[in-house]
Amino acid sequence: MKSNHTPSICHVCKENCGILIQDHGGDIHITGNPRHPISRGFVCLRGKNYGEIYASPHRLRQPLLKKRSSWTEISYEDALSILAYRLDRCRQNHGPQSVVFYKGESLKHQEISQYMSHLAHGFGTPNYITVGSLCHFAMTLGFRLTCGGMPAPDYARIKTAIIWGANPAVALARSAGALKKSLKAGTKLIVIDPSTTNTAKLADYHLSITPGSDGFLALAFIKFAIENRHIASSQALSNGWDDLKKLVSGIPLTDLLKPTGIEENRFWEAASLIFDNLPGWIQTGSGLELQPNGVQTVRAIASLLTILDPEAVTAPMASLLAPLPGMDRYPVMADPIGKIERPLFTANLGQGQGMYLPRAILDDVPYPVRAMLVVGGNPLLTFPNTQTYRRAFEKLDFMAVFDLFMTPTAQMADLVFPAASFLENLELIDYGRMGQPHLGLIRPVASSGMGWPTWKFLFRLAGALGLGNLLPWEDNRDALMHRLSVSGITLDDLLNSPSATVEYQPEKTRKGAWNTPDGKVHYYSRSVEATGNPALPTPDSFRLPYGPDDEFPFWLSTGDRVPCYQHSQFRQSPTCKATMPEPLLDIHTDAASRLGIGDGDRVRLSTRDGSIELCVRLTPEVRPDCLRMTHGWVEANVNEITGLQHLDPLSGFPWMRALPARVDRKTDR
Ligand SMILES: Nc1nc2c(c(=O)[nH]1)N[C@H]1C(S)=C(S)[C@@H](COP(=O)(O)OP(=O)(O)OC[C@H]3O[C@@H](n4cnc5c(=O)[nH]c(N)nc54)[C@H](O)[C@@H]3O)O[C@H]1N2
Ligand SMILES: Nc1nc2c(c(=O)[nH]1)N[C@H]1C(S)=C(S)[C@@H](COP(=O)(O)OP(=O)(O)OC[C@H]3O[C@@H](n4cnc5c(=O)[nH]c(N)nc54)[C@H](O)[C@@H]3O)O[C@H]1N2
Ligand code: SF4
Ligand SMILES: [Mo]
Repeated sequence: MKSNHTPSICHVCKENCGILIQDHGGDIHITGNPRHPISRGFVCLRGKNYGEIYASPHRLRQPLLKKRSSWTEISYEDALSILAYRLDRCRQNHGPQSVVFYKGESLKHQEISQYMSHLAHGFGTPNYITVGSLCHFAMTLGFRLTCGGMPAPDYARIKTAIIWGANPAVALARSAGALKKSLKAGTKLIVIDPSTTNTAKLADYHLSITPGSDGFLALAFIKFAIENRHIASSQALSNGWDDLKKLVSGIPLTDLLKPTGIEENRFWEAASLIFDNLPGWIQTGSGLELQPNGVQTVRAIASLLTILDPEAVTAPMASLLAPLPGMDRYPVMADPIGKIERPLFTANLGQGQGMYLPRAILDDVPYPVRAMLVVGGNPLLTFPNTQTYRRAFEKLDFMAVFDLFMTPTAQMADLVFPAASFLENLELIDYGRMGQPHLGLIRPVASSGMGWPTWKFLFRLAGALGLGNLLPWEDNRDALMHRLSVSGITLDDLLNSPSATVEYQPEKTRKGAWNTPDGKVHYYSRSVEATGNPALPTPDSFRLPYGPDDEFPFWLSTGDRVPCYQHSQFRQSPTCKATMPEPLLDIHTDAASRLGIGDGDRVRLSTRDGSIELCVRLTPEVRPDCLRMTHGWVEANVNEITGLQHLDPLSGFPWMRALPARVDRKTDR
């Protein structure tokens, strides 16, 4: 049987490209949808091969209950009752805050995720925790505290793009297309990254910075702007411009450049290129926020942004959706975990900080956590210091995982509940978050009969917990019709659209006013000061807990993205797996030859937190003093060697980039 090309939206990453789907009797073909207003036909390797995930023989087919360390198949209804009973029992025995609702990256950017925080808060736990504990939110926080938010690129206006600690050519492949188009039209590109990434290869100027020193470089650019171009930020529109000015004028340029390893003449060339081509825009990435000084580094960069483009728009588009019922009637809740240590994080995100989970589970600090529901995430591989999380998950009274596969996290659970793939889901996608006023619809286009869609799982769980009034719908269609009622867009508009999207009228944004509470830029942040941290992004606030030494002489970057995988996902796709069948440690040819290491040799990679073994790949792309590997591997899980000790003082984000490490040759292959 052959079906038509049905338009839908790819759910694998936050690009949410428009796709066309053909179902040849269960054999799914996915192509890009040329009519999609943003992706215009683009589809990447993972999106194209998602049919292999959908049809994978390894998918979970039936709920599984662990009994004396072996699995028993049970019915969906029994699984739901057991789940609700165990969460409720934990609430009765230890209080609602002892139950954690955790949501991973695979469901992070979607409107449907609101259902889960709603359910958690309606249940009475403040511990709705997401992958936002180590993804994106440290950047958001740095920009929000400084200038109200991160601007989307306005290519019609900007003349320079600075890509800093990010690699969109791989990690945001669709957006990189828009960037490339604007480069052709004359936009200048500066890339600040230790590695010669695919994005760096597109740059007019690549600054191969020493890892962990980005804040110093940002201050150097600010100093250049003030002293050589006489650029000023309006005192009336800012808090602390004079303080920032005083800070940078008190430090010689050579002192700011020294930690960066960037020679003065190269700095001058790059700075001239930028300041000759204003306005400029800056995109930051994981390379910054996964440093143990991430937020202050981002604050320095956000301060620079306000100078490069005083007209940048940092306000997000307003939500088009009706609120969920009962949002104003949550029970009184305890403080989420992490609030005492990282109050700006928990208050701004409205979530607990997952890096403090092991302490709550293992040491009952600030109170015991005893049960956890994990939805769409694989924290055992993707959180730092796996051994600590393994001990913590083992100690839980109850853990349930809702996923497509028996992941390493699911293996630790008491109950595993199969999830449907996104080809079987129904949900809204709002592109407003990327500055594009379009609403899109993911619709069920296939039926494997395996697992429940997210909405069904959450709606039924709400019912089983006696909280059906929070998500009072039989079907997500009814919920969407209710939520869309305030938008002027109907579900039929979306279902009938050949691009699976509808354009909406965005709220007018005010130009030239920053989206902070008082409309001003906060170079000097009283909120930061109130936490006992420096109010300005000072050199002291960028210092790493420790740098490379004789024992750990390299800088290691962990988790650099590769096109074939989405974190720990896509190892079940034969096509994706074939492009990178095993974990590899990237090392520069010169460094390898100095250590007597050849291409493909097996090595031991160590940090102060432990060692793993894997093979090396020689490449000129990393600096001779750097190492690089991607995460998400069972075979060599790099998070066995990342730590939990040195968390960013403002966000609590873990240290996963700019990490001192060593490499030793093992035996020949
Ligand atoms: N294919 C694919 N795409 C993805 C994902 C995926 O798993 N696979 N994941 C998605 C998600 S959730 C995220 S958060 C994004 C992340 O998106 P990005 O942040 O754009 O991706 P990374 O590969 O982490 O790139 C970070 C860059 O930081 C650099 N870096 C490392 N240390 C430092 C440093 O000290 N200073 C500077 N300046 N740079 C440094 C690295 O060399 C790397 O090039 O990717 C998204 N896109
Ligand atoms: N060392 C190191 N560690 C890192 C990073 C790093 O750079 N370095 N990056 C961090 C970042 S930025 C991120 S975002 C995290 C990502 O960490 P995670 O959120 O753990 O991401 P994934 O490994 O992609 O796990 C997603 C899970 O969701 C499942 N899934 C997919 N689709 C669906 C669905 O529709 N429904 C349900 N119920 N499940 C689904 C997948 O099978 C998979 O098991 O990793 C972080 N960890
Ligand atoms: S970039 Fe790839 S994975 Fe991400 S939404 Fe587009 S097709 Fe899907
Ligand atoms: Mo992420």
